[in-house]
Amino acid sequence: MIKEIKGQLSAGKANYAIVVSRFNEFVTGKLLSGAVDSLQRHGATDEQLTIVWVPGTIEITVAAKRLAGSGKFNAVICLGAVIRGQTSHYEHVCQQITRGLGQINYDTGVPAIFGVLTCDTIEQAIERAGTKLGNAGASAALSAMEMADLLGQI
Ligand code: INI
Repeated sequence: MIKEIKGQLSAGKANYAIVVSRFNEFVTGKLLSGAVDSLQRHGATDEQLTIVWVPGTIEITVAAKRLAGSGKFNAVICLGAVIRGQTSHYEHVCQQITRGLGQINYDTGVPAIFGVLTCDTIEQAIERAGTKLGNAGASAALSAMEMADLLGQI
């Protein structure tokens, strides 16, 4: 018989760190609320959750790496909002966070979940932070729970 392994959508007994950027806090605060709400509705208690604020998306990786390497967390949920401006800064921030989180996954084996919005306009970000297109923080929390459970089974 083929063995098939799937992660359950339950907080279980896992511990979750959430790293959230203060830059564009109007948006990231909504992503954080969505993530916490999703974790709690899937059974997480306050003791299982740790929230860490950083100045901007660029700083997410250094905090996420420390948390992932600490051995205390089963998943690290990373929340930020990068919104395109008039310069190339957007590209640099997007490149740094994408590479950085990928590296943390490889280096630590702890899932660093990409809950960072990369949008052309503030409207696109708002649509993904609890309005028309759902809440990317809540989706990131679902991925974190699924991966924490999955890795617990492998
Ligand atoms: N940080 C963000 O989280 N989102 C942005 O849109 C953004 N832009 O466009 O500048 C941004 N910049 C700040 C950056 O993340 C660092 O905090 C800053 O460069 C200091 O290292």
